[in-house]
Amino acid sequence: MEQIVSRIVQRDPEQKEFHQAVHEVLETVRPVLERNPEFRKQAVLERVVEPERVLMFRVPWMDDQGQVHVNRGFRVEMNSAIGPYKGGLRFHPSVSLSIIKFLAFEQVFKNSLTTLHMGGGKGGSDFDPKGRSDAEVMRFCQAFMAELFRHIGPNTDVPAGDIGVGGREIGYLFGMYKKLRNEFTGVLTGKSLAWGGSLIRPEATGYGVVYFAAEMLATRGDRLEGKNCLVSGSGNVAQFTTEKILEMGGRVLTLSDSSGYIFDEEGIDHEKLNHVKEIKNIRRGRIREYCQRYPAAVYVEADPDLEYNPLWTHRADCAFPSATQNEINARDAQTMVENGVFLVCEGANMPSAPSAVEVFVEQKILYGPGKAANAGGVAVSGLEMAQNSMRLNWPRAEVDERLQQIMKCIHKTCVDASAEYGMEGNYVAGANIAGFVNVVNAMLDQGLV
Ligand code: NDP
Ligand code: 2IT
Repeated sequence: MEQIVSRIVQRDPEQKEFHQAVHEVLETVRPVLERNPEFRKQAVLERVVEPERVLMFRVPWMDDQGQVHVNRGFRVEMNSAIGPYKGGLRFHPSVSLSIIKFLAFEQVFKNSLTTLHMGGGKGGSDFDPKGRSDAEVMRFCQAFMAELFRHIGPNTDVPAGDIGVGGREIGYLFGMYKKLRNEFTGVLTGKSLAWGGSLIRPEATGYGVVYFAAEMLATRGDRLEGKNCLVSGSGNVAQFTTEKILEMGGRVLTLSDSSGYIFDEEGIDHEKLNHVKEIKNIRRGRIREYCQRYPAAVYVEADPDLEYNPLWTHRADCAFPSATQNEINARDAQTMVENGVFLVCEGANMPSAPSAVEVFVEQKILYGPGKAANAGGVAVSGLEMAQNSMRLNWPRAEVDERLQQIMKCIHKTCVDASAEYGMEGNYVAGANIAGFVNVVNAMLDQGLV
């Protein structure tokens, strides 16, 4: 196992996030390999860490002033053992091959946990949509799809949203795909309801995270009602996580963006959340604007020189990191536990650094890792694909019911897999083992391809 990790480090020394994600999974599947000596001969680990295909391409586009820009586009098709590649697109200046490979790798096991037939992939670009007009975003999306379209399809690879890619971007991407292929198909998920989207898809990741948290609490005879919660981020996942926490009777004290965070001691209620949605989704503004309407709340500007994230220093019961990778370090994790946090449920992908995960696992708090806790988003994407294939739409209650069942099932799968390997209560081990076994068995069934 160490050999495999050192080999990927040697091959691609700059891909730090990818190494981090691989290391975490391989550490926890060690007992599976010990039980299945044939896995070694079949080189399953070597195969699982190598993408089936990596696409990198130039994306030239013109801004409103007539200036041409060149960004880099990516699609990593990681594993198709259990279904067509499936996973989001991220538009953010930090996007690199390392980030996309880590996300694609996580997606393989996440998708396997949903019980639906979806392989794993991820894509995106280092394009920064912030401050760009609708017309600029449209031209960028069209330029991106002008290359991506030849690699994807409803039975091949089905992208969706992630950071910086929401309903607006999916619309522009879909329009271009349809024009180039002359085909109206379910090639993307997260589409608008009027042209093939699914009810509950916008809400699904956040709602699913909270359903997962409720399942974890239930194992201790507890519930969300009355709990004080810290939420980071203020995008799609953070907004619907907050909405569902409120519906379940919890209180949300914080939200953030890359510029800083707000702390509202009185709690962010439904009306305040609607205001956040207006700031972020309609005005595309900053979270600091919250304090203009609600001056009792405090805004703290992000300070890149700080060695900790002050959002995580507030007293609370539960934490829902929903912004980005590595937003919680060991010091943050220690502070959280000391300040009463006994449940961490990850809306973001890999928000906790490995040293932070260690703190949560050692302290035996309820810790739901992203690939299990945030799988509701891609699960409902899978349901959107199913509805597209049937050319039917399910009602809201039906999709929500299916989402709840899937989150319950993922929770039980994690609990059972961790218990089977003598690691009761360790959701990291449970998620990695269950996701891994499923994918590897499918790979072995299909021979050396
Ligand atoms: P959005 O673009 O809607 O929101 C992202 C939020 O996180 C924004 O508030 C953004 O702030 C903040 N953020 C992004 N990058 C950074 C950064 N480097 N430092 C600090 N804050 C940052 O994305 P989503 O809500 O969709 O995604 C959030 C997380 O959830 C990601 O990790 C994503 O991979 C994960 N996820 C998303 C799913 C989905 O269905 N959308 C499914 C499963 C996981 P700002 O406004 O300043 O950019
Ligand atoms: O990280 C994720 O699971 C997503 N961004 C959603 C992927 C999808 O295909 O819906």
